[in-house]
Formats: sequence, C-alpha cells, structure tokens
Amino acid sequence: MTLRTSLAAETATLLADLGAAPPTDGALEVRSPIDGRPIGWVAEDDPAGAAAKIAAAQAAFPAWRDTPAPIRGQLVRLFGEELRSHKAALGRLVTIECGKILSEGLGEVQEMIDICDFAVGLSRQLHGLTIASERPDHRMMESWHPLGPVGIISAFNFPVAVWAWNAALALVCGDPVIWKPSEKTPLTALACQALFQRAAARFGHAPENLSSVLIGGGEIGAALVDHPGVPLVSATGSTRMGRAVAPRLAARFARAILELGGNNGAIVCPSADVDLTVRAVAFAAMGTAGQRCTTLRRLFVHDAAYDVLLPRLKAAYASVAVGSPLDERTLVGPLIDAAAFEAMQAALREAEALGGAVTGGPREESESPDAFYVRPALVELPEQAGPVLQETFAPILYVMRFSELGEAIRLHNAVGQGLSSSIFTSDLREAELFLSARGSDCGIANVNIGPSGAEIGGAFGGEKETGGGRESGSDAWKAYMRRATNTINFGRALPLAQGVRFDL
Ligand code: UN1
Repeated sequence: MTLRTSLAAETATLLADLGAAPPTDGALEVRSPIDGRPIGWVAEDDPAGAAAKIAAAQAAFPAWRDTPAPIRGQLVRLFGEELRSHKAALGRLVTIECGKILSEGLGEVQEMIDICDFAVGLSRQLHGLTIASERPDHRMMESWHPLGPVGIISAFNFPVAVWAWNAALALVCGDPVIWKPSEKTPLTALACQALFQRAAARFGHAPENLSSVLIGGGEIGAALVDHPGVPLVSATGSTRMGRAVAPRLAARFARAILELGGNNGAIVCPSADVDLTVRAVAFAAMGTAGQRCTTLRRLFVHDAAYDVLLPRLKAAYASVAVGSPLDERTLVGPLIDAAAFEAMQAALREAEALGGAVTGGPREESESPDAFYVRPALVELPEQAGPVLQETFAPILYVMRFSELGEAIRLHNAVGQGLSSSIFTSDLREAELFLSARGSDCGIANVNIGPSGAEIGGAFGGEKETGGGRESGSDAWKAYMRRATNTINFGRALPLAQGVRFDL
C-alpha cells in the first residue's frame, strides 16, 4: 500500500498535470480512501460566495444562449479532446480520491469522453416537431430554447462522470453549469474545471463563468437548490438527500432531475448461462466495492439453478482480490470511509438476526487504521425483509430463492427504489415478460447483463424512490431546455380552434 507522503505528493503532481491549483490552501481536508490519509486541502465557498458564483452564471447565460448550438458543440468537442489527452492523469486522480480501481477510474473518464462525443452530435439535432394544425393556413411547431443555469450536485462514487453527463448536455443546450461535487471528492472536480477552462481558452469566445464549482457541504447545496436564478437542479445521491431537495425545488417551481438510491435486483432463471451469470453478478455486486447506484444488491435464484450457481458465486466471493485500487490485480478497492464500513456491518448483523447466512463481510488487512477494506459479503436470506429493503452503499449481495417467475418479479418490484434490473435466461418468453409492462418496474431493465455499467447512449435513471430523472443519452437533453409550442397563421382569416365563434 502506498504511503501517505507518496499519495499526497502524487495527487499534487496529477493536479499540476491537469492544470489545477495545488491543493494546499483551505479548510476542507480531502482524504484518500486508499489509506485514509489527507491528500489535500481546498477552500470552501460560503453562501455569499456561492450566490456570487450563481449570479455570474446567470450573467453568462444570454451570450451562451445566443451562441448557435453547433458552435456551442465545438466547445464541448474541445473539452472532450482535453479529456482524451488527460485521461490517464484524471483517471488516476479519480482512483486516488474515491478509491475505485484504476480500470474503473479510467472507465469513468471514458464515460465523460463518450458523453462529450454524444453532445457534439446532439448540438446539431436539438430538434422539435412540426404538428398538423386543425385550422386552414396554420402551422404548428415546437421550438427548444436554452433554459438557464443548471445546478449539478454529484456524489463521491462517480465524482466526475455524472457531472459530465449533465454538463455536456447542458452546455450544448445553451445553459451555464454550476457544480457542487461531494465534499469527499472536490479535487477531481477542480481538475475537471481546470480542463474545461483550457478548452474554453482554446474555444476563444465562451462567456466567463460558463462553468463553475461550488465547494462545500449541505449549506452550499441548499444555496444552489434555493436560488431563483437556477431553473434546473440535477442531483445525484441518496433518497434521503432527494427528500430534502425535491420539496425545496418544487416550492419555487424549479425543475429537478433526481438520481437517488438504487436497490437493484436480478433474477436468475433455470436456463441461464451459468458462466456468464457468475461473471455478470460478480462485477455488478462487487465492482466499485458495491458503491454504485446501479450495484446489484438483490439476487433471486430459481430453485433449479440455486445449487449450481451458489457454490460458483461463493468461490468468486472468496477469491476476488481486495486491496489497493492502484494495484492492477485488485478488483475490489476500499469503502469510502468508516461510516460506510459501519453501515455495512450493521446491515450484516441485521440480516443474520433475520436468519441470513453470511459469507464474507469482515474487514481485510491494510497498513492503515483509517482505510476500510472489506471482503464482499453474500447473504443467503429466507425472505426479502429488513436490510434488503434498504440501499446499503457497500458490497452486500442478498440472495433469495424462488420457484415461479411471476413471484420473483413481484418480489423484485416490492422495494421502494426503481433504478436498474436484470434477468438471466435463455428463454425468450421469460426475457420479454421481464421487459414488458408486467415485468421490471425500473428505469433500466437488462437481459443477460448485470444492472450496472450502462452506456451513455441510453437515458439513465429510475422510477419510484430513485426520483424519476433521466440523464445522459436518448432524449434526456429535453430536460435541459424549455419547449415552446408555436402556432403560425399564414392566411388572412382568423379561424379559432375548437370551432369557437367570436365575431365582432
Ligand atoms: C452512479 O452510480 O451514480 O451504469 C452512476 C453505471 C454507470 C453510472 C453509475 N454508468 O453503473
């Protein structure tokens, strides 16, 4: 495991490579979950400072709104180029700051590059409909206009990609962006901002303050949520956070894109390909140390597949390499902090009290008392109750048996959250039932792949307590623009709709 001085020094070097200021100046201490020790200090915004940055974003809006969308796309293309050329450094910084393995740190930057590519194409496709009018010599159409500054609140587990999904779309849609990253991961945010500024300098005519970063905790998030100059806030985090944010946005009629908790399930049918299922479940449940909103947490296994699948899964759980995420052999890095470890242990104790058989779960050796490495846990449970109904942000997979698919789907849908889901089957009828209106109630439903690791081309988000927002691909861009319905009369008469007469 890397020592304190080397991680802090490496962080400073990476930030310098990325064009960001040295992380030595400020009250907010940033720790790496790799060893739990400080890697930097950054200055926090106070509410007055936050308000000033929001006002500056408002001031940037008119010029950006009036820049043609394909030209706005050129700035996002340049930002994507910066990301491409700095992928290695930013990916490594993601790993150091949030603890995901290097391949996933790099993957996260790739996800940013992908959404930039998508947004550049989109900048020429922000199109509305032309609609048949019931009146002679009339035409109806939709126009999509920029909305205004977009607030983005992101979580520690995807410290840069989630911002990029929102920012790349918002920017081509004509909206300035104001980003409040998790206070656990401000350094990667400041690095992204530095790369963005480089792209803006190369672009040459972006308004000042098109993108800004607010550093701080809940108070600063609240400043963004409550500001009347921010018509849309896209917030990623827990359902608890969403319950605090949503009513405040509703109170001022602002729009919300909420990406809240997931409690994702998968159903394994008798005809499932066992090798494929083991690999998919392993990545979805143990990858990112169980700290994705799309992490697989509930597995329903048919009686006929149970005795084949479970020993294979248990072997994978026992052998998966847990350790420093900077080590290429590691598949499971650390939990983010002590609180995450405590929450995991509490959930496992609760599951045991309910008759659950727990494999794995204890803390693994590490050189540092402040780093929290765990052996991922697999819990065989007699029924779906207690901790299974909650999202515990840790690598715990609850496994339950079923004998009839309809019952498995019912249990699958019987939780508060509705983000992502999967079925493993070779039977077309089972797969199609799961994807149908009678099947999974989630925003994402997959066949023969796990629930995590979505590509950016599709809309990303979930139903119920997950919040209902959609980000990233498909037509998610529409949430970042305002729609105007236009009716144009090119005749000389004035017929009224619905046959109404009003003859003067
Ligand atoms: C999250 O955990 O907040 O589908 C986002 C996935 C990733 C995004 C996860 N593309 O797992």
